[in-house]
Amino acid sequence: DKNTSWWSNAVVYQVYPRSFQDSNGDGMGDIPGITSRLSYLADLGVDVIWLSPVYKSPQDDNGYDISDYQDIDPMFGTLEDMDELLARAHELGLKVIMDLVVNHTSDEHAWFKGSATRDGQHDDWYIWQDPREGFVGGEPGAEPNNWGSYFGGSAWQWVPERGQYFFHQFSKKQPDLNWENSDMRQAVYEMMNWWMDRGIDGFRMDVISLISKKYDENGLLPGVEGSLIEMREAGPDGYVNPFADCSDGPRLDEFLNEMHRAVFDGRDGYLTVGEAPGISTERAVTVTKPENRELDMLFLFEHVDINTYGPGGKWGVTEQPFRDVRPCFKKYESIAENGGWTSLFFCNHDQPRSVSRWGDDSSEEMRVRSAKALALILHMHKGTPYIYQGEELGMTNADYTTLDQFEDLESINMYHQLVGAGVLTPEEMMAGIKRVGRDNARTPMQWDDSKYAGFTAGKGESDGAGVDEGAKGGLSAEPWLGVNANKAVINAASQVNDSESVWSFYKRLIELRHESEVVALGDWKAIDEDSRDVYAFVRTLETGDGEGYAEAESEDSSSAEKLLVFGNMSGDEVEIPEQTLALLEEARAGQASENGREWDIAI
Ligand code: TEU
Repeated sequence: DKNTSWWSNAVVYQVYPRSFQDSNGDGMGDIPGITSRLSYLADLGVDVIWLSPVYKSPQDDNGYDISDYQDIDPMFGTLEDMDELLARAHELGLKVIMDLVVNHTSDEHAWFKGSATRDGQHDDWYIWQDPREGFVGGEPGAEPNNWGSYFGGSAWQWVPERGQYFFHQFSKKQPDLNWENSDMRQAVYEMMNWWMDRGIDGFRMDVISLISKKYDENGLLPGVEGSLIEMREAGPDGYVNPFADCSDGPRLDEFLNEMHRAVFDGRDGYLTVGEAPGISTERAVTVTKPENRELDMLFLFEHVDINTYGPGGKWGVTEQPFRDVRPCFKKYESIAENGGWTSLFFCNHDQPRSVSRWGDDSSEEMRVRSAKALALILHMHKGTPYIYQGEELGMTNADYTTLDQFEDLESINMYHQLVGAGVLTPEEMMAGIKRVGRDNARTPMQWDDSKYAGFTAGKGESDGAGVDEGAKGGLSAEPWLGVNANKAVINAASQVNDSESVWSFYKRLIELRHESEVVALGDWKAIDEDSRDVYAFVRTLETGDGEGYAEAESEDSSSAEKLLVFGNMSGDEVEIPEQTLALLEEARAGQASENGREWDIAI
């Protein structure tokens, strides 16, 4: 049952293009900037780069609102720049996967414009619904049902020219595509093939678990006029969250399998990873089992969504201790055990920095120690680890203090909605944004300790010539989002040549995965599960013909390679728990003896 695809020992690095490297001094990261930093990534040792969206976009949601899938936004460069990046990456042995955002497009996409005007070709490519009977379209109460957008306000937007509402789970500039329409699906597959043929190595698929919606037998969404499916109860802000009726819908497997046949059959060396909020671990097995020909692996969110289901959602959560993450990973690890595969991540562009969330970033010593502990724990699991830019430096949450320093539409919209409805006080909401707001991950990459951390030459540091060249109208040459003042201490330049740095630690972890089969493929088993602070597990790989080997503690382990991994995930001094200690002592004795057993010890 072992999944031995090429990526089973690979590590993926996520680049958030706007914040990675600016090459033309407009304060905005771009594709030539990424290309100029590829050797840094090759040196770190990662195998694959995932680029967040660089397509043409009005940038309402930083590129997750695409107006042309087959073009690059001028702010990031050109298609030729993209070709150049691919060529250079491939030369360095790096694969590149792109973000595929096909739950929705921008409302400025030609498909949507055609749909809004009923051009005869795109009429049903989006999800349209009449106003409620007795109401005039656009007036309060006329919305087809009470669904609220994840980014605030109603999930329905009135379009006078068509005389109907369209559905959007995200912002009103991100209309959901209608996956029930097969012409639309074919157009998506065609576009994907166009990119694969151009030389990319696969896709990270944005909210791919949300594409199939739940309809009643007459094709009506829950709660709309005449629907056989009733509306769930609204939250204190008056809205029903549509998530339960959109995630892991009835036709998801069918769509993913159809996509596989249309795009990936007959190709090899590619990677597909689906962002899959709302998918259970059991369902993840189905989606990622190679024989089902859907996706290679998924991002699951249980470990970052702990305690987020109260009225204030993630914004009102103050307690997310690391020990609550452990049972989530236990479930994720069962996916590989059952023939599927999983991805491993703590950070991405939507999440706070892990070292601030679960570690201690209040002193330099503790920041470094917690960044390493988190890295070790994540990277020694079975699955494919993802590093989010700057995580390999132990970058922290943003140091902003006021709302106007934040740019993210989710944080800003939800501030007004939740504070306006009295769900959270302004102080509670601000604390929430500082703790979990998405901009925490989006501050410019800290390359060095110069004024703008080496991210951009920017205002005041360049000789002035060409500073604003290539800048989009109205943009100053300041970085688009404030640089964290701790760039003075936390930056790549000070870490790459320091063998004790967080960066060097990541590099060693990546090497270990490449070199050691037990890290890539060994079975996973938690030990000392009742320890409050220590997270410990054992990886085991049969190496000989030691048939029937199963338990880490088994006596007959002469033909197995084992790896014991444990970390104190608290700031306190604690004792090594019982099972871990026993295995550690056994390992130390075993190293000296001649029982043929091989051990790696990670402390
Ligand atoms: O995110 C989807 C998603 O699940 C988010 O709602 C996420 O949980 C939330 O941002 C955390 O607060 C994807 C992209 O990663 C995100 O950047 C986009 O904004 C979103 O889809 C819409 O495309």
